[in-house]
Amino acid sequence: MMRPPQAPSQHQQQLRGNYAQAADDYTVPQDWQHYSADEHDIWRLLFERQLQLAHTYATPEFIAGMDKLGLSTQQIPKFDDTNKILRRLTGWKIVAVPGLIPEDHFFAHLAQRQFPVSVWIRGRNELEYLVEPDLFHDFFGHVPMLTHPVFARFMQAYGTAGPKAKALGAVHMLARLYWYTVEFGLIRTSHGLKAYGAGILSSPGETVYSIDSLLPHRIAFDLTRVLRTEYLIDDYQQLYFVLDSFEQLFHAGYDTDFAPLYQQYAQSPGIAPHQLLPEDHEFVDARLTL
Ligand code: HBI
Ligand code: FE
Repeated sequence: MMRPPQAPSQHQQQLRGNYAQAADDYTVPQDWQHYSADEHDIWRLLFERQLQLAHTYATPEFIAGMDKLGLSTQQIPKFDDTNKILRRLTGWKIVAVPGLIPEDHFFAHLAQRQFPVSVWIRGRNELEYLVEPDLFHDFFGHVPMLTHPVFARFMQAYGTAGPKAKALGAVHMLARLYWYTVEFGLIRTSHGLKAYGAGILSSPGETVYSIDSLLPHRIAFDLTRVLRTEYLIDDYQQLYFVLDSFEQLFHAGYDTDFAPLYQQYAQSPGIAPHQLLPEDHEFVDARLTL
């Protein structure tokens, strides 16, 4: 029996997944035939609502990825079917896990081009908001971008970076990069700012807020700035970082030696999410940017 992972420090409640049957790498069978009709129904509800919003707010690469996956909106996807498509497109696969897994294992999966997807789905009483990742967040939010070759290469590089960050006592800095890109990233497109982050695109409220609200700051992506910036996990973001392109993200992650940045900043207090610096390039209105 596996011990469930230590919940991240900002988590107070117990993790909900069932870790009792997990293998050493925390994978479990998806056990698709055990989803109830009600769970398929919840999937359909979430999927239809979020796909509609994504057509307005998501970057075209996300929509293209969703199309390539060829999903039925009617039922929870079978991971084996998805994997046939992913393998052909980018060499990735998804693996089923009970929920959050320890970060060492999470990094190892990504480094092997495996994305861990939680098997449990939220209940009807929490359609709007969850702190822990469930099937809908992991699948709808993350899997479409894994069809994009450049983004997929970044994800693998991120996994590879994990042990190095750990050795230098800087996993908290590396996790900020994931948070502000993979989870809550925005990107400039010829149609204005769009979302690609899974935390945004799996949340109806934050999808609209991230682009349309005048409350959060949106600043140009800068690797060092991201690695230094703290984040909150239990509310809409006060700050988003905006990419010019996925190549920019890949080069930041792959071509940069993070070690000097870790050495310089790992012991320092982070920058608060609401704090702007003089050198930040802010996008004042997401819809009037270009
Ligand atoms: N486990 N299933 C799952 N999903 C995540 O996104 C995840 C995780 N474990 C650790 C983790 N994320 C973060 O600590 C990493 O970004 C560092
Ligand atoms: Fe996520």
